[in-house]
Amino acid sequence: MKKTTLLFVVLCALGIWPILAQNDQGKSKSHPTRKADQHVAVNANEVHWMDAPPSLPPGAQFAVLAGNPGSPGLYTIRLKMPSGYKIPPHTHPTAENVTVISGAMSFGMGDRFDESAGKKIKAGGFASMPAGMKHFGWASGPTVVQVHGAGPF
Ligand SMILES: [Cu+2]
Repeated sequence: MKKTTLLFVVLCALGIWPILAQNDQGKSKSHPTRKADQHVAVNANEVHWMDAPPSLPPGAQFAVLAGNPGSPGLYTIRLKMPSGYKIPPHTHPTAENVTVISGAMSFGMGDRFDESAGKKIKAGGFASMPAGMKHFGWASGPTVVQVHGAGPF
């Protein structure tokens, strides 16, 4: 009976260890990426938010849901912005696909930030900016958007 109990404990430990190790990687604060083949199932209140990278104006937070936007391969990230947050004209080397999760975000095309040239997209709406196209945007009210595409972004 004791041998059976010991075997059970060892097998459980071997089976559980990889799961524990994987969870530990997902909690890393210094390296906010997830392997492309990693299973992800998170509710909105479980998303791990961090300060947005310095390439964005200060005040926003972002989260990596899947993949690594800085590397080749598919990625999905979210951006949380305060009301009135503005993103100046910029381009990306790959297409940017944006789904508005909450709030509203306006998008415009061109070299100059021009609120009269934007279209307001509400929660549930979608926008896609082709690779290399200059675009800009701003948030109306506290806003969360999800961005997906192919890295490097
Ligand atoms: Cu962009």
